[in-house]
Amino acid sequence: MSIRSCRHIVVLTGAGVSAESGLGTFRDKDGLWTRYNLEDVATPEGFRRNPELVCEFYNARRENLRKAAPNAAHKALAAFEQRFQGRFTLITQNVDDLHEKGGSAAPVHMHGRLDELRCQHCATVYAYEAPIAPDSVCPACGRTGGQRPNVVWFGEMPLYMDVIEAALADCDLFVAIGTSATVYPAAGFVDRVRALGRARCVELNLEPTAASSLFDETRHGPASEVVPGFFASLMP
Ligand code: BJW
Repeated sequence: MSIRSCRHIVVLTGAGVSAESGLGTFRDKDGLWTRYNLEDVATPEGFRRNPELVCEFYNARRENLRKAAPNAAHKALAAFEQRFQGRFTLITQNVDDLHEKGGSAAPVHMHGRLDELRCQHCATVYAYEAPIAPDSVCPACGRTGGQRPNVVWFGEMPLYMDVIEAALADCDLFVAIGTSATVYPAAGFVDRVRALGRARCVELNLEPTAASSLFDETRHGPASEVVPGFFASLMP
């Protein structure tokens, strides 16, 4: 497709884009869900049952993230965004900050952020660096306990859905990168875009996914190779 005729590009990223930065994916061999039961660590019920375990799970991932650096895929997306003359919306399911560190302007974190906490008493969201503890104190309301990672668990509503729905309805190119297309609503975005019939849909992933047949084009390989390659091919 000619980039000149493209007004609005929407990119959706998943854990695969950060895999080569050393952050584990969820469903691959050795993924996080092979070592943890997702009901225990990624649901509100799990947090109520055992907040210590959930804090431990997220503290380990927060520590890993501090050591991680953006890879060639994050950087290629940011470089493309800077050169592209049209609108560019980057939606990420990832809770890491590697798109920001790679130079992306304003990724939409639909599943929240690992480096923030949210107070369950007053709903204040705040940046937090120290290890999370179930009995920590909210800096806004001063209440103890109920300080949780600002991430979206199963059964909770993802964030910024109004912004996302509008972008999906408006785009002429939709690119899904490094996501297994198993978790909704993100897994259904390609259907939303296809239903409108005006955008080209491209999947960039290490291997085929359950959704591959829904895309007009698929490219397989590590994100650090296929993402720079694909976005370079768009530029004249
Ligand atoms: C590489 C690579 C490399 C590797 N290069 N590629 C039945 C039917 C339909 C829906 C439901 C259902 N039952 C329940 C639901 C809803 C539920 C859901 O989808 N469940 C499914 C499991 C069935 N969804 C929810 O509950 C969501 N909320 C919701 O639906 O609210 C209602 C609603 C209604 C209407 C509108 C909107 C909403 C909330 C989901 C929250 C997900 N939370 C998590 C944890 C976040 C915090 C944290 O990180 O701890 O989000 S779960 C986890 O999965 C995380 C991820 O963002 C998400 C997606 O994973 P992702 O990114 O796709 O990773 P992987 O590991 O699955 O895939 C990695 C891919 O990369 C693979 O394909 C590899 O091949 C590839 N790869 N290395 C390129 N180097």
